[in-house]
Amino acid sequence: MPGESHRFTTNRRLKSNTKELGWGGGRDWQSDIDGNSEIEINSGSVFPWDGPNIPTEGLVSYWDLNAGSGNSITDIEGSHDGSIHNATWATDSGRDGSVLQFDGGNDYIVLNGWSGITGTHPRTWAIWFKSGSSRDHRLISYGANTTGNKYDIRIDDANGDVLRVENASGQKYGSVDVIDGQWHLLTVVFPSGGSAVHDHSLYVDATLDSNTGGGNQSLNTATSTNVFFGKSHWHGDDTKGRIGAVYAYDRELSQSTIQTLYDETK
Ligand SMILES: [Ca+2]
Ligand SMILES: [Ca+2]
Repeated sequence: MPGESHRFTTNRRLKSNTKELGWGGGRDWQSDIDGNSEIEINSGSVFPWDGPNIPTEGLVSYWDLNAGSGNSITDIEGSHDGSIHNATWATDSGRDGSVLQFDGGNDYIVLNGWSGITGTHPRTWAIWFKSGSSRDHRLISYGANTTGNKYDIRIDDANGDVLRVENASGQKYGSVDVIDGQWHLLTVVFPSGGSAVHDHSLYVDATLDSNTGGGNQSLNTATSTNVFFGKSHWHGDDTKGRIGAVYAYDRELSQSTIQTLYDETK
């Protein structure tokens, strides 16, 4: 746009550790230029977007965990930054950028001032995780520990190191062993119109794990606690492994959209 002047509004905000705003590249911005706040672009902050083109519809927050240092994590999409407690930065040959290492004993992140996607609202949580340690790995936790009101995403050791979501007195778990020392994108989807924990879909590396383990329970996630990564508010079995990135959507992602997320971020 040299020599030209343009004004437009956008509700899109993309930032990284070194750049303020991505523009153009392979990204379809047409649907993004429809928002609320006016911004001005100058030559110092325009560059071709070269990051992953992850699905953005309904994207509330994502944390690429690529800072590599410091005591906080930055929400690339929204404003839900987090504080790191004891987890340590690492690099990993299986992931671009940095990751966070959790040692299984009180290493966690708290998203200060955010109680997550709650009630019966549709949602999708996706997390890049790697571990070779069989245990219950409490990955994401919020809500309240009363029937139907909890929202804990974890690994279920007793049922074969499988992905599991539970809401206090209800749970759903898969059948694919994900604790094999390899990176996996673990995705938990609660659909629009869903009412109970068995309405979730669980995906491992964008493939549906159709097992329905556990007992059903109607779901109504409480707003009582801030979101934790790496431990539960109520249980032991803190995460022991590496988290590469986390994504939160306030809608149901389809298999094909999860496939895009996987392909863009693997
Ligand atoms: Ca520790
Ligand atoms: Ca990362």
